[in-house]
Amino acid sequence: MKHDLRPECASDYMDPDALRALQLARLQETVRRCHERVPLFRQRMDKRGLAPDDIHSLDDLARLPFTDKNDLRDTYPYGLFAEPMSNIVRIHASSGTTGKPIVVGYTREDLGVWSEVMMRSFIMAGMDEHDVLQNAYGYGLFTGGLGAHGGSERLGSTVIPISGGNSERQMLVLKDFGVTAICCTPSYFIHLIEHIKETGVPLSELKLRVGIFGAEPWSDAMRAYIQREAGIRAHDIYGLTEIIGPGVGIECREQNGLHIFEDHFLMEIVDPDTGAVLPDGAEGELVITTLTKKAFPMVRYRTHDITAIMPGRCACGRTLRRIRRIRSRCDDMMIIRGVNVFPSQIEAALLSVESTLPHYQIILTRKGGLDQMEVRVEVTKEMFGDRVSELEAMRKRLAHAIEHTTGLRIPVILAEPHTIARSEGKAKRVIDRRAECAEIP
Ligand code: DLL
Repeated sequence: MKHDLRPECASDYMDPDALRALQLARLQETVRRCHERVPLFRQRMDKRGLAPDDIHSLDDLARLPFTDKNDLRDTYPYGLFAEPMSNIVRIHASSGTTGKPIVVGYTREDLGVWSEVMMRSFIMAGMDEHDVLQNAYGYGLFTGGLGAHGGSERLGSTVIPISGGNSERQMLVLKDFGVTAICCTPSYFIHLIEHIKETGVPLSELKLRVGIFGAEPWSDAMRAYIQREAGIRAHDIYGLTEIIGPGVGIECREQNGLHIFEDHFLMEIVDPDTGAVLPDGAEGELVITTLTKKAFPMVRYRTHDITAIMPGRCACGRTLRRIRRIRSRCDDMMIIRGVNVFPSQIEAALLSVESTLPHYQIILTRKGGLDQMEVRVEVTKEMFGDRVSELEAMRKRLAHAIEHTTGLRIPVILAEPHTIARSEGKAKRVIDRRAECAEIP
């Protein structure tokens, strides 16, 4: 069956007016449920003098209060649940940057929604029931492993629940089990590519043809590297624990923006400072309202992820609107000598120079009250064996590439292969040592 004709994916092609009508009905129902069952939400609605019946159109969404990560912390662990525990069949959590984790719950019906959006994600990436999926996202409290697992089973592809880590075993499975599709973080996949190359198995001998990578930002340059080195198509998948996990949106075969499953998730782009809703095409913070979640509905959740809604229809024919790939979060911006810099800009600059590996770290320190940045980047084995003058020329090329992208002169340090820590999950690109640099007066 042609992927785009599958009945399970009919909502991908819904008439836009019918989709808006469905969204409004589901929004009204969600607001009603939250008002009835979530005290924090009710208090905030009351404070604004708003009742569930005041939501007459999708434009009324802007009248509703935002929800933020702090609200989840303040009501830890179950304060925002809209169902009694007897109806909760699964808990997931994400380790926040500070202190307590973010805890979310799912009813059986919610798990059905999740496996549906993950199944549709896999189909959008060109998979079907003949595929064998190596699921190298971590299983456990992290949503990646079990989220992809449910989607694959619903699709009917064969899932190998290998979880993250143990690169030797990953390679064995990749080689011997007829794996055609893989999912993991992009940083873990480049680690695997490196491992495979070192063991001398030609990547062309593998059956692997598609990768579904997400859970962290990765640049177009990183995609080009992955596709070239592994000879596969690499799709970007997006999601977050608070909303459902992976499966909020994914790139189709056009690889030109991520389609959001708008029948389940209502998106807005707002100004991160003022909260004002921005028009399509404008860059800002993504805010998501869930439309079908029962246990953990979210109204206007501030994701902190920076993107824009792409105007126009995708060439693939789907009517689901797209967002641009997420390059950064509002909270990962660094200010160096008054210039805003995102880690993704550094990555793109480094990867534009040949003979470097996509393993790098950004080290932040503080001197004289000002933030300082230094970049460590690994070079290939061949390059490292070269003469000192050539290494110096390479260092200058990298520094120049960064200056070209950011306008800043940043010290670059070349590192030997394998000296920068590899991750099994999300990569830690920024090492923040600013607190250790507190100056003694
Ligand atoms: O990372 C869920 C997920 C699992 C997504 C597997 C995709 C694949 P959290 O751990 O809660 O959930 O982290 C969510 O990760 O707000 C973004 O900042 C970032 N993120 C997730 N996907 C992408 C992506 C999972 N494709 C946070 N590109 C989000 C850029 C991403 N950033």
